[in-house]
Amino acid sequence: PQPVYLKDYRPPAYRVTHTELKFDLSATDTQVHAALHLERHPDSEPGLPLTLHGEKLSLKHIAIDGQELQEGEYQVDDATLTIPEAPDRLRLETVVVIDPQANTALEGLYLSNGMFCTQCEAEGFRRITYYLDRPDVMATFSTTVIGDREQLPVLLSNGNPVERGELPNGKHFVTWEDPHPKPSYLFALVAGQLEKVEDHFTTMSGRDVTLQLWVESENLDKTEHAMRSLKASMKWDEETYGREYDLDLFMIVAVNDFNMGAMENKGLNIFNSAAVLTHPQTATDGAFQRVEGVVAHEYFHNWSGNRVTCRDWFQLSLKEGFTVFRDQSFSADVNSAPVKRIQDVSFLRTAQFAEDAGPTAHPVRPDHYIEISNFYTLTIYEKGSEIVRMLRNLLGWDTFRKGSDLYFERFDGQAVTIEDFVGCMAEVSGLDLDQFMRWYSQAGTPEIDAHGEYDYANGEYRLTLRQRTPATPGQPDKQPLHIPVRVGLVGTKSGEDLTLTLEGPEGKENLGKDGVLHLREDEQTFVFTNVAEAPVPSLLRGFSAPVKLRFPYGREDLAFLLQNDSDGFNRWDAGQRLAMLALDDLIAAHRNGVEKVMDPRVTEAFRSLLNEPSDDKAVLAEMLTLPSEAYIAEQQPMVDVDAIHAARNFVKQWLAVSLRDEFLSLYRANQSDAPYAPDAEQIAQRSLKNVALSYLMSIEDEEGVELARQQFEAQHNMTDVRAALTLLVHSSRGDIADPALRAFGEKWAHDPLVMDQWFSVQVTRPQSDALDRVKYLMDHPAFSLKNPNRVRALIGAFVGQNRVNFHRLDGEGYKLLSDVVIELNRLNPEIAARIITPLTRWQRFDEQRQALMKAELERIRAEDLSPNVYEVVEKALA
Ligand code: BAL
Ligand code: ZN
Repeated sequence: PQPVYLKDYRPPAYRVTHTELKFDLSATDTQVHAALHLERHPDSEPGLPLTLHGEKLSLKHIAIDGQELQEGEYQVDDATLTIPEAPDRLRLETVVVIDPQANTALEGLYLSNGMFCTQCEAEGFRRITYYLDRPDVMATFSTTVIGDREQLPVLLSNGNPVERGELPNGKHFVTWEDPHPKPSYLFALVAGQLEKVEDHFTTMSGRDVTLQLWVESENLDKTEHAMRSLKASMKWDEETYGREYDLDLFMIVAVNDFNMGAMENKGLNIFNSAAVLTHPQTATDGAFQRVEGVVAHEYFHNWSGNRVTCRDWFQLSLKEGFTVFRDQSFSADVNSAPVKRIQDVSFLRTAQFAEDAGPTAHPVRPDHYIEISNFYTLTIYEKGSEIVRMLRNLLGWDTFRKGSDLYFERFDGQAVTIEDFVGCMAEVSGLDLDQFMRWYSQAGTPEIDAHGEYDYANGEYRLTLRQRTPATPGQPDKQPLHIPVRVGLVGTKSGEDLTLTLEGPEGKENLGKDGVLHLREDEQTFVFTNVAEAPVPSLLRGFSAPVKLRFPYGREDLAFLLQNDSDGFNRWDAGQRLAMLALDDLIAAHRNGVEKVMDPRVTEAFRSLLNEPSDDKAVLAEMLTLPSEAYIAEQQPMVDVDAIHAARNFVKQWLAVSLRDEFLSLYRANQSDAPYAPDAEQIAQRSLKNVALSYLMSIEDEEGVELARQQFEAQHNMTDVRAALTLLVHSSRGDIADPALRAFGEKWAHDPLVMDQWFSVQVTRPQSDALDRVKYLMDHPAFSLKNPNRVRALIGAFVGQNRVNFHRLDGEGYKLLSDVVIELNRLNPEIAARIITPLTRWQRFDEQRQALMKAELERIRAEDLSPNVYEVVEKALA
């Protein structure tokens, strides 16, 4: 397979002004009739032939303006249909036959539980019909869906239903019109035995919008939270961004087999059932919050993505980075904002930083790809969102909002570029954002080395910041970035933020108590004057840029910031840094085979957190949570999975022994019998209670075990049940865990989303029998490689969250993963190329593991590979 390059972008030869589709649905022989109204694109190079994309299609008929084309007038290969002598204006008709049942890749039109559904982003539409399947070709659509009246009573597509009726042979049809020109990736069709929950929303201009959530009948009781989230999102987007919904109908459909979380098809969002269905008895708090965030994300795409879309797929972050930023802001507004920031940053620093440091590192706007579906990455999404957040902070909200308004107004109905977006921000603010654009073109996580000096005699504090972005594949040399570094200086005597007076080229500048430094050079020194007392700097407040910042903090400094920093994010981060210093010592002790000694400052910091009442329980729960093994691994030059696991367990158990009574009191203080609600206050309480329980269970404290048993037995809500079950299954108390697991499995055998949790809980168990359990569960009748959620729940959870067992020194974990990748390469290449990720990070491990991992990658490379897996494996072995 050949790469596609950004520099080769050309406008299409033709544009489609209107698309008429007619589907006659059948499991193995769906007939798709397409009539495309085409005209030559005014900006295209003259003389280019008309070339349409098409894959896995069986062409039955082709005509231009009613004239059947003869052999020789067109050419078909396995990816295109070319008509060399097409007129400048034409109506092209094709009839193709496709096989939805055989479509295990879940791209294009496929069957899920007897239900027809589509996934067209990025390039799935070409598996439905011949088309100019690229985002800069936007057309209005008219779609007729024909299906069996009994089997497929519900027939949905984009826009508004305009006609419906009965047909011979027990069939019926519905015709849908979508008046908004859209690219083919936003096309959607759903047909099946679905039931709906309906609600209404009145827009800011007073229009009534019908909201429908379509699910299988057994899930009708799991829709309330998604519907509430949808209405809250619609209101939020009006109030925050001035964006109003533009059709009379908005539909969400839940499907069980889905590669992504959800898809923003115009007027007809299709959701992975895991990202839409919730019930207190079946979904955890985390799932409730995910549903809220994904519903918002897809809804927000209606403007940031659908009304204004991407010119080409290199611009993917234009819609994804901006939309993630919008959904993160929404979730922060409706939940605990500091916790949302902590969780988003933890995820970025753990997973996106790892991507940026690995063989598949790429810029937020890549300049080439082989398979675009490999680029729905943490870099495009999460780092892309951080860039938009930096813009928002550089401009301030009001100006950023003006830029956003200008962007939507100027480019409504168009397919545009990242320059167009940033250009609007530069225009409304007058800021020069040229250097800032490098954030989009340079891969890798920038590193800042900071050091500070306090000059007692002159009351000056000099802060020097040095930036460097490490080399990444294809990008050996990096230019300095424009990095906004938010800082405070916390007085060591007062514990208060000192006023910041910055010595600048144009004299002194007063930054208040919390200011932004603009780091633009490789190295810059910032001089603060009138600093009345020795400060501890609080750097990168709120995580003002997606960088790694190093500062030689002493442990006392970190303990001080943990107590005194006015920035909640940095208070949490000081605790994490303090724990990391202790963990580093313990990892070294484990490697050297010497006795592990706990830093008493960490214990004391935890004691203070537990003893001083906190008014923000949600943040406290985060503060009491140790850095994950994955995050610790990210901080090490070479990953020693066993030492990391041992060191983290040691800290956890030490704290549990030292603060046992405190954890017990914390648990009891946060127990509640109140009816379940997914609100911020209850979620915080449950997190605190379950964090406390996890400490008690780490030492298998008898009272703790009994509490876990009772919590499981009480079956109050899935958050508590799952937390208790996980702690029991991950302990040595098989006497309680095994019957609990059995009861859970029997109770929920009918519910796939709960069974996913049943699989995950078992395969993340740290004991050495975990791999055998994975193998055993892969033979379970409820396991299928064809269902992406199940693959993620079993294989994904094992390779991603059970580090000690996946990285076993006998290489069995690696072998298991490659066997799965080889199988999925055939069935579902998109999922295969994702699940392989842990193997691609082989450079980070010791020689023995490196050799084992590389051998598995070589074994995969010897297969007949899909472009998806080929691209990832080639990069990993380059
Ligand atoms: N556009 C793909 C799914 C999402 O990001 O919403
Ligand atoms: Zn998105």
